[in-house]
Amino acid sequence: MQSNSVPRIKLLTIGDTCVGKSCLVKRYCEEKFYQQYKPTIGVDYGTKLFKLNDQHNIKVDFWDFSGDAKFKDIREAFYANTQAVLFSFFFFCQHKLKNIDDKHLSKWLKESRDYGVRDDTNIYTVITKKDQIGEHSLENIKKWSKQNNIKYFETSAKNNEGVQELFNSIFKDFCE
Ligand SMILES: Nc1nc2c(ncn2[C@@H]2O[C@H](COP(=O)(O)OP(=O)(O)OP(=O)(O)O)[C@@H](O)[C@H]2O)c(=O)[nH]1
Ligand SMILES: [Mg+2]
Repeated sequence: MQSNSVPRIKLLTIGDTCVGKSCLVKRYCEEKFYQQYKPTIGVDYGTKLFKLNDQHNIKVDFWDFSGDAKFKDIREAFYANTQAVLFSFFFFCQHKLKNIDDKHLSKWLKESRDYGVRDDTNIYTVITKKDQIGEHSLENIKKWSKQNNIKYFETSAKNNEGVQELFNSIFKDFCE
């Protein structure tokens, strides 16, 4: 059988609870925005085939993690054999008026690397809820991403902003 000729990518969404990880995935896969917060219980899984262009398809396995500390043990089981990690980040959710420091940003990367994400896996910093950010500066997150050689994107699942660009970039990186 040649069905395995369709490239397949395992993609994780990680980041604090309520930052908008599930909404980002749903916006891309279902073209919908969900206003009501329904926390992910442990890990959500879904797979979908996308057309890259007239000739090529890609199969994406979405592993959407809860950001809740109580599900760490469950998350740990699913980090291995990953090709792309979306490190989602929203400035206000839990960190209102606090400085986001390197320690916080590195926490998720450390967890992912400790439990099987290889150093050469593509990682993307994804600012979510761009529609709510206004004039606030995201320079520290941009700087941190640059220092860690991580691509940086700003998105709004609500307004469908930056989402297509993010996934196009992930698939392009994967196929290169
Ligand atoms: N304004 C706005 N709200 C958003 C956006 N994306 C998500 N939200 C809201 O943020 C809340 C949390 O979104 P989720 O995607 O469920 O958050 P999560 O990161 O998956 O959270 P956990 O599963 O608990 O880790 C929901 O009420 C969403 O409607 C966005 O782009 N703009
Ligand atoms: Mg979720």
